[in-house]
Amino acid sequence: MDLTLWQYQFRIIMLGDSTVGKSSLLKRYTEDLFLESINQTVGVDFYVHFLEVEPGVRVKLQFWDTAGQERFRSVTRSYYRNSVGGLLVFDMTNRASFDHVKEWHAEVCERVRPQKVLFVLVGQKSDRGDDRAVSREEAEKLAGQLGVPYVEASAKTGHNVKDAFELLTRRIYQGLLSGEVEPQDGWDGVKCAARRPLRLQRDDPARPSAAPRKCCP
Ligand SMILES: Nc1nc2c(ncn2[C@@H]2O[C@H](COP(=O)(O)OP(=O)(O)OP(=O)(O)O)[C@@H](O)[C@H]2O)c(=O)[nH]1
Ligand SMILES: [Mg+2]
Repeated sequence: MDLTLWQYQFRIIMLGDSTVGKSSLLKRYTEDLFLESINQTVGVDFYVHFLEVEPGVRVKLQFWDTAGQERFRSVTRSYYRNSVGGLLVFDMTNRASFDHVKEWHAEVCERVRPQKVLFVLVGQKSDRGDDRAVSREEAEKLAGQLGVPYVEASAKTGHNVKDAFELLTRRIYQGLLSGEVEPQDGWDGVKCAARRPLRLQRDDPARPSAAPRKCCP
């Protein structure tokens, strides 16, 4: 089987203050590695991973790993519009990074309107839970206000890292099936590749789920 074959491509953006561990989460997810010394991101880095969201449906995940430092903001902002999903990341030992989550969220929503980005909120560095500056209750409350799921994870131990990325991917996929996410011309957040296999799947009477609209006609 050709491992580069995919039916959908989702573009996902990593958001959050510098040093919260955005690049470390991606390194853990895509390479199962953790580095104590990792370079700060300059501008935007790019990662790819493949995930089977249901039997026979392979998604290519394209990640835009943005720099949290303010001086790169004008570059990173230009990636918001073509993203369908976002991981909003804070460091649970760093209060300011949590306080800034609302600003990251608002900035992205404002810039992509009328398009929508689906988010998951990630409280990072759960291996340092003894040094918490943000309680789980507070984080869950914020997630509730933003209408997004909340996951606590650690790029260092790998705790919940896969779960966070897969939760977001499945959310996007469900959005696509339900029509909440609609692929549009001139928007690269979601792409559909294999027209024939998808049509065959859609025509398969054993396949109950609704077919995505506007995609792979
Ligand atoms: N203890 C612990 N340290 C972590 C974890 N994730 C990242 N780090 C450390 O935190 C520091 C910053 O990690 P990065 O992944 O570079 O953070 P970033 O959010 O990508 O930062 P920018 O690229 O500047 O936006 C590094 O020293 C990492 O080793 C974690 O889960 N636990
Ligand atoms: Mg980084």
